[in-house]
Amino acid sequence: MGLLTEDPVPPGFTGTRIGVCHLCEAICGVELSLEDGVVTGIKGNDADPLSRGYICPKGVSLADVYTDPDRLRRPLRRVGEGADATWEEMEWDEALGLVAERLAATVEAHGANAVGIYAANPNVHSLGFLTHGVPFIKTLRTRNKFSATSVDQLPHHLVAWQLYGHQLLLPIPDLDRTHFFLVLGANPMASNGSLMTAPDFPRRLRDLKARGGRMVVLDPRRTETAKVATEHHFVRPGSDAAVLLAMVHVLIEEGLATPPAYVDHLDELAALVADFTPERAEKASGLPAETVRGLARDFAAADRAAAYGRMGLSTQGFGTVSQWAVQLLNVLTGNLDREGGVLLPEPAIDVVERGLVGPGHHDVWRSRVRGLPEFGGELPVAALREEIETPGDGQVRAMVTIAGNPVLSTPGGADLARALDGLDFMVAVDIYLNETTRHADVILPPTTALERDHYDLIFHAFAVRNTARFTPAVFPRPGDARHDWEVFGGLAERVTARLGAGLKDRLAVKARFAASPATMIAGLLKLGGRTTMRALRKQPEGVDLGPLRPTLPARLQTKDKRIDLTPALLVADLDRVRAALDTVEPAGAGELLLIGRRHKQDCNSWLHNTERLTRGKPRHHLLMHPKDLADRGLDDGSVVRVSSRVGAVEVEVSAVDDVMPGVVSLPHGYGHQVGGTGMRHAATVAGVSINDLTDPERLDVSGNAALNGVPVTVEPA
Ligand SMILES: Nc1nc2c(c(=O)[nH]1)N[C@H]1C(S)=C(S)[C@@H](COP(=O)(O)OP(=O)(O)OC[C@H]3O[C@@H](n4cnc5c(=O)[nH]c(N)nc54)[C@H](O)[C@@H]3O)O[C@H]1N2
Ligand SMILES: Nc1nc2c(c(=O)[nH]1)N[C@H]1C(S)=C(S)[C@@H](COP(=O)(O)OP(=O)(O)OC[C@H]3O[C@@H](n4cnc5c(=O)[nH]c(N)nc54)[C@H](O)[C@@H]3O)O[C@H]1N2
Ligand code: SF4
Ligand SMILES: [Mo]
Repeated sequence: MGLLTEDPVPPGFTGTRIGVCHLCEAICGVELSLEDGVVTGIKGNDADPLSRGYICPKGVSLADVYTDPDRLRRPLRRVGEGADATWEEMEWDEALGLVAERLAATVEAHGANAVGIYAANPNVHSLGFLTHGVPFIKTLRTRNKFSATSVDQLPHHLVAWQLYGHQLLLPIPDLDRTHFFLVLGANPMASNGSLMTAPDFPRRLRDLKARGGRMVVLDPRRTETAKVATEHHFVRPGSDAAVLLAMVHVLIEEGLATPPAYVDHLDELAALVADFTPERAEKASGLPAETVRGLARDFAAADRAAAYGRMGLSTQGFGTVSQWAVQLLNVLTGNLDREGGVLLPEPAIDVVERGLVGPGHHDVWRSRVRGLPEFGGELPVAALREEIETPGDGQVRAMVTIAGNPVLSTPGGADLARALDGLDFMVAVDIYLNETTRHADVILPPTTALERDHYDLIFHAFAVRNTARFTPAVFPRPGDARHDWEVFGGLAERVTARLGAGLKDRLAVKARFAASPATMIAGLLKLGGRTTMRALRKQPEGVDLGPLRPTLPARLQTKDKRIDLTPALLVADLDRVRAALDTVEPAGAGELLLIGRRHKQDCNSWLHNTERLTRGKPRHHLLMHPKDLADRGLDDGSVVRVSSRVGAVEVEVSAVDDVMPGVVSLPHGYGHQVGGTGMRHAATVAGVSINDLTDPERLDVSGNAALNGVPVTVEPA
């Protein structure tokens, strides 16, 4: 049987189907082979104009989640507390009714802010969340909104808003045409790229090198990416701001700055970076001053260069200043909006152009306990625990988590787990019983990736090439299952009705949630005018809309269509950088700086229940330089005790000279605790949670958690 492009496969289907993997930002097109209704093979789709046949080990395991017997398929209600808790299945209508009742009762008794939300990573990969989950959250009208953004890319948004006028105007490296790719704190060989949708990064890098290009990586670990780069330099965790500002200093001092005509305040910038010398950068980072100078000169001399920084740059003490400085390097060298530099993609549905996402706002309100400013309507998730545990007006008493595992993914996770137990009510929209959802009263499990339609509203806008693709669901939705968008619609209708909304408002809510995501995408494509749903249905492998093109200053969202190089909000943080430069962490003798890491086969905390991705050499070890082990009389392979201000874990240590002396590394997303009815295989995967060590008090100025560069001590267990 040939390729079907429309309907979900019928029972017992044998043949091939085009699908998409949206486990990560690379959004690879895949081809699934089915025999008798069962997926027997998954490979990359050669015809896909973006991913061009690429697929990683996780893509191959895409169907494992679909078939996983531990995956939840019906709503669950918790009966009993803690270790004695058991779980009972519920009917959907009963479950939605119960959740709406408890949320509405909380709002009635304590006000809208008593409901807290944590919406996390897989949501940006779910069309139904974006079309229906976001408006559902809006109907709750709470200011206690949290997400994984503040343990991830928050500084990117803050800087984009300040420089370009909109939080989503993120210039993307033109990877396929650049000659000099400067990478700080990113490991695309493992992560497959982030805020740079670049499937098949390995081949794109080979091509870059083949055309004589250079990739320079700055990272405290000699990562998989560093190993295939033309050059790698160690930098001390948290010191990048000093290096980047020194590069800006060199550009200006040596007359190498050639910014476009639409920028302001170059003179002010020159004054601000005057004292950020390469010598000072060397002291903070360990990178020799001459190397800093050389990098700045070479970056300016390259006719197509792109500077790029990701997790290691955002989730540290100076994430915002570092991301600002990355933009400054690109702008000052004329590489913003230049082919081979960094450009704004032109997605077929442009959520900025359409006004579907606001430009951003900052400090319109603050978190109740610590007074941390919101950004774009969200508070830093590092403040969630205290908002639950601190009594008073506005205390969070009920939580809604949506596709998130904050117990493993946010700083001080162990303490957060305890706080969740103190809630009046918690609901988790999630497909697994795990470290977080076990604290819920009700779990609502929607359908999974292969059962739902997909159009990528987010990652086409961050991709190294303009393409569009609509992928219909491969498998039909079982009769007793619900899509996430149906869950959000069902909850929104019930909550508004229960809170006594009038008929008119209730009808408005009903109308708002009635259309399916696919219908909404069809309408948005028509408005965009770049392609149509009809064209995408005809070409399920995706439509090529061409390479990135210069579009500035027209697309700037600033009032005057100009770029202010020195926004006050960013400038205000420079003194903190100056102070830190002269007192490089760690302060205490014998302390080491803890950083995170990702592996090809992991997907944050939630793909450990598949045997396919967890076999082989254990990946959870603490990595430590042999010299640091020797200094402490520790043996390679032994169990060590790692302690930080907030907690301690015991874990095996591996001696590797791939980490800088003075630095240790643990992956995140490990430390599974739920066996029994939970993720049975994951519970056998060894390892500890790095976020039992990370500190909710260590924040960037944006409120982003400084997950990297955490001072720890390591001793025999
Ligand atoms: N296989 C896999 N792929 C993934 C994920 C996954 O869990 N597994 N997660 C996805 C998600 S949610 C995201 S956000 C992306 C992240 O994508 P990336 O940012 O590319 O991935 P990381 O591995 O977090 O890379 C961060 C790097 O920063 C380095 N680093 C740490 N501290 C510092 C510092 O102070 N300075 C500098 N210069 N470097 C530092 C670390 O050593 C690490 O190499 O990956 C996505 N892709
Ligand atoms: N120390 C340290 N901490 C980190 C990081 C780090 O590098 N170091 N990385 C940070 C980053 S970049 C991120 S993005 C966060 C991720 O943080 P989170 O998003 O909180 O964590 P995940 O592990 O992605 O958990 C995803 C949850 O969604 C559920 N899920 C999976 N698919 C679906 C679905 O289709 N629908 C629904 N409803 N649920 C689903 C899973 O069962 C799981 O409970 O972690 C952050 N935490
Ligand atoms: S790189 Fe792997 S996980 Fe990411 S989208 Fe492609 S196949 Fe899926
Ligand atoms: Mo992330």
